[in-house]
Amino acid sequence: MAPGVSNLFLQDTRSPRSKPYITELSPLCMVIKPKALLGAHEKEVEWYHDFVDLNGRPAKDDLVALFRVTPSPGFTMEDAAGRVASESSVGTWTTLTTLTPRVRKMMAMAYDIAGDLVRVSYPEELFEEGNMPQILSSIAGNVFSMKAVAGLRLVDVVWPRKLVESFGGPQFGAPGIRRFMKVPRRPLTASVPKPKLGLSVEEHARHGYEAWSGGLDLLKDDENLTDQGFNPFSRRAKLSYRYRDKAEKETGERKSYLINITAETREMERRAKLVHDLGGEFVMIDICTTGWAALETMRDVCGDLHLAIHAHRAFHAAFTRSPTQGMSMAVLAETARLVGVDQLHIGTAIGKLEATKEEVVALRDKVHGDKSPGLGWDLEQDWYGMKPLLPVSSGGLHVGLLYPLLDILGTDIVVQLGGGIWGHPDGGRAGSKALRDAIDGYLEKRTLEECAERSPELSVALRKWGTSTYK
Ligand code: RUB
Repeated sequence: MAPGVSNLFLQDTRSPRSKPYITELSPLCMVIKPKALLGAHEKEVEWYHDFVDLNGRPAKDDLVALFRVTPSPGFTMEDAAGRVASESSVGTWTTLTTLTPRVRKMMAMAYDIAGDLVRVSYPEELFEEGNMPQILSSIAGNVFSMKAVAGLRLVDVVWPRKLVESFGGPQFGAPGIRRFMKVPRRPLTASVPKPKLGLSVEEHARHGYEAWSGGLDLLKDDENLTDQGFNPFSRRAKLSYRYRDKAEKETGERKSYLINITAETREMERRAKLVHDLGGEFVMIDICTTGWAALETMRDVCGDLHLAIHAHRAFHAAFTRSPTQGMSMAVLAETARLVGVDQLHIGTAIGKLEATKEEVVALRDKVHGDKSPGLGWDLEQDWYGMKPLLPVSSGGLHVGLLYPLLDILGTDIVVQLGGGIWGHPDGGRAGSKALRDAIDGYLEKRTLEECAERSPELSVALRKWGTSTYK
């Protein structure tokens, strides 16, 4: 950048409401002037308002993005919306001599501004089919760091049919998982051994066996357990599947293991292959830290190996938590469904991690419905037959919270308890039994207190935790 250009904003002579025009006096010195002050020799360089048409409507095949926009001081909503539409499609900071009529037709358009919410439509041809990194580099790319916006959040997206169909979607989805787990209706149960890190292979696998024996369906690794020295991946895998087989034989139920293969992509491929060779059904991937490209690769690999993908979302809150900046969890959930995970963490509304009931219910609908309804703050989406995935509710849950949780989310979910199993005073087996007893009670429409009268394990758990939320 030429010296002096970075002082651009210090030399702003606009009134706060006027549309800015930047004039070039020499390559080393630029000033901003209101249009009225432009000299005849000076040419207009901005065209951001060409990206705003409040009478426009999206075409049927357009991708529509809903943004929450906080303009920076001195910029109107239209100023900011035009910049977002421009930078996320074909534009840049100045008019171009290379803009042809054909490219002009590919401009995104901010067509609706309601309060701080802006809808932008994008012609479908801007996007490469089946390439999530490319799509996100457009609609969730440079725009977040523009000086014209003090805050920008991608709230939701309507994905056009052709783009939806260009992704694989879940391989098994909720129905496929229920089929191979032979659990047609009740909520599936999962547990992650705690402490999070530090357990040896023998301790970890033994805990898995205890939980499976107590009635658990899915043993899950923690998001930061992969292949550390204290618990190497391949030894953990081998021993855990032996215990899984033993538990299946003893209980007569299907058991499975969400083993965390998170690593560099080629290493994930090797680990997935090992899981397949050892007779596993699932791999677990931390999809935010590994990234969309890696997930697309692993969706392919797992398709070939017939392995289901359990998606953990550790790191998501770094960009989903602020209401005015980043990208919503809803968009992340949609991208995960498109790329094709089979299970995804969606939160609890009542546990230890941040999310409102409204948000968690919307997430359930995003990943689970044939059509996501759009609840006012988000947008309606037709999934065009793409399989629903199984939502996983986890984070600070225990049996005392089970009934309200199922009231909120319904029963086509995975209920995942870590501390709520491994903090049971009588250990993991009793913790798992308490969870299954509470689930049976809910389905049989008995009160939790009635269930506890018949289940000593549940009664002990409720004495410890009651029905409180622990933060
Ligand atoms: C749960 C746990 C999971 C979180 C992740 O343990 O460690 O990693 O659920 O959060 P515990 P989310 O049951 O002891 O809280 O599910 O919201 O992505």
